[in-house]
Amino acid sequence: MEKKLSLNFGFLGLGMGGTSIAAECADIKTNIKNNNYPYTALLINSNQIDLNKIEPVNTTSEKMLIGDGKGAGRDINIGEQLYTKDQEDIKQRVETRFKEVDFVWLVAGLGGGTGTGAVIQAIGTLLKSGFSGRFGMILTLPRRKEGRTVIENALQRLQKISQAMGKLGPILLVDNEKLFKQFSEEKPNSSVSEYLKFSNRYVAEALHDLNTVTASYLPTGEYHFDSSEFEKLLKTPGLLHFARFTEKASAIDSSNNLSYAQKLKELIQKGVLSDGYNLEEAKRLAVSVLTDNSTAKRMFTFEFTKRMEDLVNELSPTALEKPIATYQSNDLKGTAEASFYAVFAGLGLPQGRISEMVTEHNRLKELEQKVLETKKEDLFASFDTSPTPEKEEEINDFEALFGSDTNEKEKEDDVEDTLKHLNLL
Ligand SMILES: Nc1nc2c(ncn2[C@@H]2O[C@H](COP(=O)(O)OP(=O)(O)OP(=O)(O)O)[C@@H](O)[C@H]2O)c(=O)[nH]1
Ligand SMILES: [Mg+2]
Repeated sequence: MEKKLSLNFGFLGLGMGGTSIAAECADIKTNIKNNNYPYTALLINSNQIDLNKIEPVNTTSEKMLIGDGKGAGRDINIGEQLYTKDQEDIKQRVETRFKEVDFVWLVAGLGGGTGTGAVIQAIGTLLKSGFSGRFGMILTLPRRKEGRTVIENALQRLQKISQAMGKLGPILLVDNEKLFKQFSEEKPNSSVSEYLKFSNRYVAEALHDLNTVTASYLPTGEYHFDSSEFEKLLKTPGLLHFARFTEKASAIDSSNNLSYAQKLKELIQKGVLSDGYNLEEAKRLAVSVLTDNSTAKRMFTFEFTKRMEDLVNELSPTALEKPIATYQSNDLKGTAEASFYAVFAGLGLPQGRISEMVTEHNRLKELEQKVLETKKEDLFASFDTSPTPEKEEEINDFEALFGSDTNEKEKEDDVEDTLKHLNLL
């Protein structure tokens, strides 16, 4: 069957994680006539070797190196500077590459120097290139074991982004900790690079699924969740939470009412790419249920719709819009399964997950401090620090010897200036 798209997506990937995910998203292949690769990507990195490793199948995707090819070495200030230096060139390429695109996803792996450092400047580029109201972000959260710098970088930018979030598009979080745990339980003998490949494919397919399900199938109920409504979800600022799961149609048994609703609720909370959201904060949501023609006749009763409505009302009582749409397709004949797609828009950051990162960051920082102090004690415990009169030298330029940390502050203010300039604060 030929699937239809709701929207033409473009992907602006930054850094290694960002370019890997963006390239994978743009490599989605469809059987749409004359449009096998409906999406496209602009892939920006400061590390030549990493950029070479990305090999898009989709020939419309374009790679771009910023800086001298050595990378930003986990330094977000360098990442930001390298992007800023080339921003005019980047803007030109964005406008050319995404000319036919309805909606751009800005993609970055939070934690590194390049993607994380450049992400706010890249928001500026999209706003200046006419994508205001037509872009969202796909951001990965690091795994707990990636170390303090990575967690600190991620938290720094998340904090900035959260201040401006109400004025930006939707944010899709890809929680590497969650997906990695799931993957390592299912495939205990695989490597991190296998995980990354799997997760990137998973993100690409999940997003494409979301983009096609509403446009491709025959609606059965009086309510049809169409592309323009999908667009509305993508215009809602805040976090976008997404759940997708398939159930045997026989398990959706009206006599088993309570346990079924409970299970659906759990699956919705579990989500696909991240979890831990307070769904009560949702501004908009949509649930689409898809099954084969004969199951549809039996399953999509008045009672079924009512039960789904009760469920979403319980989860997100104050959402402004909450359509339940049912679809049938001959393609699914014989599977006797029902697939559920639930999207919640306008959420806050997953609080538990972010506090976990803050706690881990602080724990590591304290630990470092302790290690440092122990070292000092051991080495210099018996060191006689009283000056030797004849060798005493005057040292005036303390800063020249030990540096100063005022630079850090200045650089931080840069980001704030940019946000202010963009009217995001
Ligand atoms: N899901 C997923 N996450 C990734 C992938 N690659 C990196 N990440 C995550 O993204 C974070 C940032 O790493 P990179 O994208 O390599 O960093 P960068 O932006 O290239 O920055 P520098 O290398 O420091 O210049 C990592 O800490 C990982 O958590 C990927 O292919 N898939
Ligand atoms: Mg890199």
